Amino acid sequence: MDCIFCKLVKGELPADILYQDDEVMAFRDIDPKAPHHFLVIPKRHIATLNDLTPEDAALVGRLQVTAAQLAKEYGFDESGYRVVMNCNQDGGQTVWHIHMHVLAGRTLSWPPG
Ligand code: IU
Repeated sequence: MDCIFCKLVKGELPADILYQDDEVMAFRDIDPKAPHHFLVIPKRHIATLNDLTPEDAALVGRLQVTAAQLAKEYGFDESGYRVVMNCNQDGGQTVWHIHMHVLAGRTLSWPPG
């Protein structure tokens, strides 16, 4: 399978990894859209949010908990941050391995474009 995020998980490509455990990995986005911008992904390949099953509920929860823990660790939990998961073309998805964007360090506008 030719998935770039699977290659990051396997260590076949370099990544600025902030956290990892048996199921989850967080790394800095290579094209940051805010002073803090990192991605939290499941290590297992899941192409889009549409591919989630009820059995994945705990895994998706772990992505969110990881994001919240990193927000505390990097000190922007109080000032605030945004988590975003894009799905398919109209949602702005460009990498087909689900990922939670975590953006912080500036005031983020709403609604998104
Ligand atoms: P999107 O929601 O699928 O559009 O987000 C993909 C993100 O993955 C995007 O912000 C890219 O900058 C980021 N990214 C990365 O961090 N490392 C990579 O090797 C590739 C994309 I390709």
